[in-house]
Amino acid sequence: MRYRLYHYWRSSASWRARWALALKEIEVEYVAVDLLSDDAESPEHRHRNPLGFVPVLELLEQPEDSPYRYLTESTALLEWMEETRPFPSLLPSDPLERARIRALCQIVNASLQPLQNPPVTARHSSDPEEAKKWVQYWNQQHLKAFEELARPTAGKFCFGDEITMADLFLIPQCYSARRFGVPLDQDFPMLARIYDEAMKTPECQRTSPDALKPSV
Ligand SMILES: N[C@@H](CCC(=O)N[C@@H](CS)C(=O)NCC(=O)O)C(=O)O
Repeated sequence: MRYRLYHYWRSSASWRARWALALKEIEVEYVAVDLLSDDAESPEHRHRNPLGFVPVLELLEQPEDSPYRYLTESTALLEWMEETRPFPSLLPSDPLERARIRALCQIVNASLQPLQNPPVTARHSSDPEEAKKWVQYWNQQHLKAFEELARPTAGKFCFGDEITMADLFLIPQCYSARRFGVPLDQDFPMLARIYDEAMKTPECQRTSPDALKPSV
């Protein structure tokens, strides 16, 4: 199977997908969708994802008109990878532990990230300072809850000493939070420590925004 990932270097949801593909050793061609231009609005990209969001994974061997040609939503992508390539596993085998990890993922995916998505912040305010305060506020609320929920089972990473799906959601979110001025080290030392540990792993590092930043 051949794959193409439509992504944006700084998008947290894209980083989740890039990191999972790297961990599962799935070869993929990256195609940049520049969220600062009209790329996401183009008919070509809207055909891939009617919301215009990234990431989108294209399964190049599916027929062009197949409903399975383009996979959207990073959670669905990660779950699909986990089901089709179980090793290395991103979820433990115990259903209760899986439920805890999935809850952490959804704090980021369903509750927090949508509130800082640029189309949402733009609707909230056209004043960049006000938009920044909004993003900081929601990050503070959700990262606090994330840290509390993760604390009892955290080890080197969010859940024990192995990378799990929870880390794939947390680390990109921490990168965004810092970018918006959330003092991670001061306010969320446990999350900051997990971030530093994750960044020592090659798959996290080479799929990170800093590794893919376009040179100007
Ligand atoms: N829940 C979606 C979120 C995707 C999403 O919001 N992507 C952002 C970038 S992180 C995006 O494409 N935003 C459109 C924009 O900024 O115009 C997923 O997990 O794939």
